[in-house]
Amino acid sequence: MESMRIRPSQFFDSQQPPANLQDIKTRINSFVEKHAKVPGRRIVLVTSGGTTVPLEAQTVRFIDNFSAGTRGSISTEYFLEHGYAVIFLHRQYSLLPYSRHYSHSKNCFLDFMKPDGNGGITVAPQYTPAMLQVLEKYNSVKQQGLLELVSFVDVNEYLFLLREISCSLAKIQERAMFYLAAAVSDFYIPMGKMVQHKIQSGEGALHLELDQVPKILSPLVKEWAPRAFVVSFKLETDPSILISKAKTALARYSHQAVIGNILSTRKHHVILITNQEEKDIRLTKEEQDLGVEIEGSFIHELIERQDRWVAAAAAVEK
Ligand code: 9Z3
Repeated sequence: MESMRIRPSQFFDSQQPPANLQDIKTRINSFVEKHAKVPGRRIVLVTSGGTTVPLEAQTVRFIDNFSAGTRGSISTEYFLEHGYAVIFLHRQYSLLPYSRHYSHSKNCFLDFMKPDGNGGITVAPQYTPAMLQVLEKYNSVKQQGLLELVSFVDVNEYLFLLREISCSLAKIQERAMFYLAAAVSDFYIPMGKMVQHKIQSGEGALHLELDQVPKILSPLVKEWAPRAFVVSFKLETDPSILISKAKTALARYSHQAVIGNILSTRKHHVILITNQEEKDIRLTKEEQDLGVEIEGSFIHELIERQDRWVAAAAAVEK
């Protein structure tokens, strides 16, 4: 039986906006206005990390969606290298551009340090060249104000922030790109049905009923930012359904591109799907061993397609 899915407008009418929404709106509007004045400057919204679904209003327990924020944080660095300004809407404490090279379980930053012999600390010489490169890029981005960080934890916050940022980005029309790599919950507990306090364990098995999250790409593409270039991600674990699911999404929302990936191979294989093509993008074994990042390959493909999108819009306007 097909279940009833709430419409996006009903969702926003019945849920509580995040307390800091107004502050974020002000910050994003001024970021967009500043970069809109730079001729040809593009702005991309990169979403990254997984959204949670709280089970209690005063949250002790929650359901999470898988994503470390690797895709989003790496991609942000590539967009910045291509001259984009980036709004990085990410799960709190997930990987961040630049610091990702030295954070989380991969590397402990302390391993890169050594005492300098004079009561101070220095970077161990074997790590200095690579760290200097990252530091220079990071400082240059910071100094030019090209990166705006906004964080979320749960799916409710994510959706309100996405709507706010979309409406702000709509002002720059085709110069805006949406790159929706965050792993967004498909199910949630509406505020009206959520218990206030911690669920007690003395009452036996826990039975949960989760409602469906509204399909947010629909208003994003049709109402909030109809002239922007929109890329969504499709994550599956069963390779036999990936392409058909990605194509269905493209047909349903009429946006510009879907990047399909399989959980276990996502770091070295993606499929780029547009209305005109279905392109397999893979890293060779040697590239994987050398630490090549697949985002470097498909982001420039997306940028080329946005170039054509911008040119086509300009031609219509003439
Ligand atoms: C993705 O498919 C991302 O590539 C990953 C990245 C979440 C796999 P990591 O951060 O992982 O590198 O660890 N994101 C989209 C996932 C998603 O929720 N897509 C929805 C769906 O598949 C559609 S918008 O239904």
